[in-house]
Amino acid sequence: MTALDGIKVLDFTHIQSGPSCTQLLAWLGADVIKIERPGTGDVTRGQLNDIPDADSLYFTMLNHNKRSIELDAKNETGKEVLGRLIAACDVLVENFAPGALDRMGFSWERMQKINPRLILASIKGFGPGKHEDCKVYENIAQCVGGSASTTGFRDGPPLVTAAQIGDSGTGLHLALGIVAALFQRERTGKGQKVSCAMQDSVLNLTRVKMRDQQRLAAGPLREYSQFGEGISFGDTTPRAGNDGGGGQPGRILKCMGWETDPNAYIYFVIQGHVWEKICDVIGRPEWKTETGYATAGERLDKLSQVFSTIEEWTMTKTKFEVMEICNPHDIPVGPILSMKELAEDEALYKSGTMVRVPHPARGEYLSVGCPIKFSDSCVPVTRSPLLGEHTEEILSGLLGLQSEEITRIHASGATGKTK
Ligand code: CAO
Repeated sequence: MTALDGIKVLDFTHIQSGPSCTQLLAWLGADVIKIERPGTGDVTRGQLNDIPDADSLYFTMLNHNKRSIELDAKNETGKEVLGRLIAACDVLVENFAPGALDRMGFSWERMQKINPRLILASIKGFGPGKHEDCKVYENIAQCVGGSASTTGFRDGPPLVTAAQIGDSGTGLHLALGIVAALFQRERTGKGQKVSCAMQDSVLNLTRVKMRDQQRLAAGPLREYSQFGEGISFGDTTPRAGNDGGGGQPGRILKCMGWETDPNAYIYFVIQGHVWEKICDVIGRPEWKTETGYATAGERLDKLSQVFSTIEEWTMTKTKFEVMEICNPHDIPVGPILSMKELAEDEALYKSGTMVRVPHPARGEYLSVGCPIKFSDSCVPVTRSPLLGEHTEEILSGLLGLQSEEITRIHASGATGKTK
């Protein structure tokens, strides 16, 4: 038994934001049916390909545990099949440009008539307002959601972050909305429309910087290194490099080997209540009592000097040695792990966070598994579907169509098959 056992999801999504949402639902046990344009499918099947004639890792890593049906939703017979699928399913998830579903002839009003229990879940770039019709990709979302203006160093340009907070971050929000709507439907018997805008999701994930925006009215942000450097603040939250974002100052510090290894660094947090242990570990016991260093408040205007001193110590050790020394003292540190190091970490495979997935065209590939763990429902990660792999079984199994009817559908061109 899995958490979403028995829930049928029509996955009308493409690229990353929508597929990341439906992949989560599939991991939680829903039957996720990906509707794809005949012949081509999700555009990512053919993007950034590393192996000729095999689905790309972009596609395979975002579409695990799903089934695929080829269906032309602009073909009249295809629309008829889509209507039947809507009637048979619990959720339809989509992330097309605004208005695409309406242009296909499937407005929310029409879908409700077909299936009043349906949950329609949509991702768009912006919520209602003057930008509601705009197309949006990951980095645009990071820029318009406040992340880029607050990421990077003060003397450099705004930066996007590698974590896909615009796409997968929005997918994650939408998945929660869908599960909540399913829960509400248990009591009301009615479906509803759930929407997430990428701008809103990024802003939600960047809310601590909106916190700081308001704190500026009360004076400089004393935990930002620019405070200690005597640089005045403007009227908006500045970029703060690798400064710790919360009440505990932190920085990325060099470790042994940094000259040649781009990831020989560690994040080091000077949590207030382990300050004395930090002083002992780095060989500066006098700072435990010295005026200007003894309390967290006193240290705020000299964080750069404090971290430089800690770095003199971390540079004598590898990042893993620093971690081994600091952990027993409860000093919070985190080595900068490269993708290679993560891909080789057997503990992550043991927990199912990393998985090795067999694929008929690719051979075995690595993927990131479900990060949510349940004590009572385990979902093995299965490979992404080939394009149209399940067309027949969905038409006959889920829709219960007879072979003559399936032949008629194929003959119409709706499935990209001729027989
Ligand atoms: N059968 C027939 N037509 C299909 C189809 C199918 N199975 N699947 C998709 N289509 C059609 C749609 O109907 C639409 O056609 P129209 O433009 O004629 O209405 C078209 O394919 C898809 O259009 P699109 O505008 O969504 O695609 P795009 O590549 O031009 O834009 C994107 C991509 C991402 C910018 C846009 O979809 C978007 O803004 N989505 C919302 C925000 C979002 O999710 N962004 C993140 C994307 S990355 O994760």
